[in-house]
Amino acid sequence: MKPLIFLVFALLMIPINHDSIMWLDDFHPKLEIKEMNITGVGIKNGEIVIIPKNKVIYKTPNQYDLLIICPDGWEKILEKLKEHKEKHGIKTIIFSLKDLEGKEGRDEAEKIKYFIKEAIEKYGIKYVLLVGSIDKMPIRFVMYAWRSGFKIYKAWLPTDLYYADIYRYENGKIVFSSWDTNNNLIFGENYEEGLGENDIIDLYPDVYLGRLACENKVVLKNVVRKIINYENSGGEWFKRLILVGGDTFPGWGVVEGEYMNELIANIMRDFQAYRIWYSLGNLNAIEIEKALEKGAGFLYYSGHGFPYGWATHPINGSDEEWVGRYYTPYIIPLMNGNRLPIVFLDACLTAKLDFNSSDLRQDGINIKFNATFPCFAWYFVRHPYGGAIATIGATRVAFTGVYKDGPKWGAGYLAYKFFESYDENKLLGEIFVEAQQKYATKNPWDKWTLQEFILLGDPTLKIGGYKTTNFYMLANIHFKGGP
Ligand SMILES: [Ca+2]
Ligand SMILES: [Ca+2]
Repeated sequence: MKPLIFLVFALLMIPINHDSIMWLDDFHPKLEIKEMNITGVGIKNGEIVIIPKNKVIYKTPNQYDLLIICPDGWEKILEKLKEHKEKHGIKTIIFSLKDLEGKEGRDEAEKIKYFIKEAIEKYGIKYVLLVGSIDKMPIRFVMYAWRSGFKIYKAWLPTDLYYADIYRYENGKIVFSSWDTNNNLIFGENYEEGLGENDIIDLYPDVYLGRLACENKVVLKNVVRKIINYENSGGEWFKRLILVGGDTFPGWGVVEGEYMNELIANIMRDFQAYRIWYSLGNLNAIEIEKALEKGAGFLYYSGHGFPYGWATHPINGSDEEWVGRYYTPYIIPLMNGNRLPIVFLDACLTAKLDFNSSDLRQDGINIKFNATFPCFAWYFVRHPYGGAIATIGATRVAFTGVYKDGPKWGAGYLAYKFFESYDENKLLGEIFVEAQQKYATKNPWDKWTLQEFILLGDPTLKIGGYKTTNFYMLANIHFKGGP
């Protein structure tokens, strides 16, 4: 064999060295990065299509746009939101959980999912707003099982993607995506090879969905008022972008937080970026507070997260050293009024809707009583005097694959796709779904990231408000038809 041919042959023999996944925590399932080809069913430009062919399956009727489902007795408060939405052409229909009694479905969550399917087919709804904390409006828990040594570990992950993924593709047919294809009442089963039979999941959302995780009617009143005021106001503050980050994994060659922040600043060129970074020496809670107080259209945080806040590491520092700590109690004094950002939390656990005493005990806080608490991502939205208008965060630990040539998977990649999908003419839920679709097409092996990241906010939110747009439209009409 000639040396050159031998060299080529030898190179071909080298096994492909797959990158390993960098988790942001110790307890996590085993995930294998593998090439997959999937055909799914999802929503694009408001129509249900076969993905990736984008073939329209059927034209839905166009009676309503937004479906709101809430606990019994909360409808009256939501009537105000409906009235406001309809002023802007979003035809809204409200149902309470009582209306779902006797409907198809083996448990309450499945009833809700079938009800959404019925509303798509009967009314042509495209947006779904679920109202209520998870004890009032159930969430779906999916299961991951893997082996480590002789032990089998199981993790339960709460996800609202279950309610958005209504259809899937099977042998040329569009079928209901039950997330329990082996019919054993355990949903979204995902086993490491050899441990069990997986449920088939489509992953592509078929509606634009968000949740307002309100614990009671008072909280709902506040949040509805925030949405209406936000959409009615707008202002110069909107064109600001707050970026917060440090070195998520010290010693890995890339300063993940600051690097990801800069990528987003480059995508969002119309926005004035305000960087709060370890390398700039301003990564502290007071600086974050001041930036939020001033107002911004978006805040993007990239680093570590907890059910009660975020914190990251100094550049080339140690994993034990924490900087830029920002916790739930710091949101309480915020008085940023209508100057409300959409917050993307590229981190673990900030949207852990089942945050409770045992999480605090695990972190060394010896709480004697059992209680549940609002998680960090939701607290931003529920805060009555400011905070955020919507947040996207993870219900469980997250991982991230950020390299010198950009993000490839995990939380960082989803965040990147979210900001890449931003367009002032799209509503918030549409941008989130576009990011989810891009993610599912690129990394179909990774259900974890897609399931754990949820939208806490109104999917029909007009980003930046209606007033700005109307003002420009009026100016335009005036210019064209003026004397
Ligand atoms: Ca199952
Ligand atoms: Ca689907």
